[in-house]
Amino acid sequence: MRQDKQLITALEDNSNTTVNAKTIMGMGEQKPTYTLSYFDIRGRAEPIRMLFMLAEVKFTDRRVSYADWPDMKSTTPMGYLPTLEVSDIGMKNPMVLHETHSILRYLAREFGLDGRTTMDRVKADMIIETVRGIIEPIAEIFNEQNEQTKMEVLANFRETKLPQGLDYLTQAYAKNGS
Ligand SMILES: N[C@@H](CCC(=O)N[C@@H](CS)C(=O)NCC(=O)O)C(=O)O
Repeated sequence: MRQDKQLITALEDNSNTTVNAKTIMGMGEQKPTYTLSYFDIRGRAEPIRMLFMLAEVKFTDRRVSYADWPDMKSTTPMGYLPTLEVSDIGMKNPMVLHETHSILRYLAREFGLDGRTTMDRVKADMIIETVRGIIEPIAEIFNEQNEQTKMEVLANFRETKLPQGLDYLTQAYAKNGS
């Protein structure tokens, strides 16, 4: 818990306080605003979009066209998407986050959806990393220029990595119920 939140709670609990505590702190009811930028596909951004939906938090779902991407690329921190712009109170400029899984973990923590215990958190983390193990080879196959190598990587993915990952996720779902 941040100290300023404790102070606000303490101030609000004080029946002698005549001025709203949040007004004193200059914070009003303002919440952070979020802009998620990604291409107009599900891809890496879809779990982030789902997290916003689950938490019922509004965000701007900015869909970048492939035509606009070459000009935009150099303006992003790492030259790829997704990025998440967070404008929080007291920030001069928005903070631009990158890395799908860092964004997911950050939002899960912000929205209180990252589990109550460290064991819950490591279970969620294992699922994230298993999904990563499925997504990364898909990107590799997609980007491979050599047709023969592409077919070999695809075959290995279909026969080993994909069924292994999906089995794990199915069992985890059955065990946890969500
Ligand atoms: N490590 C990054 C990888 C992001 C990434 O590879 N994004 C791809 C789309 S899925 C991209 O922006 N490609 C366009 C480019 O590299 O120019 C993450 O996990 O977010």
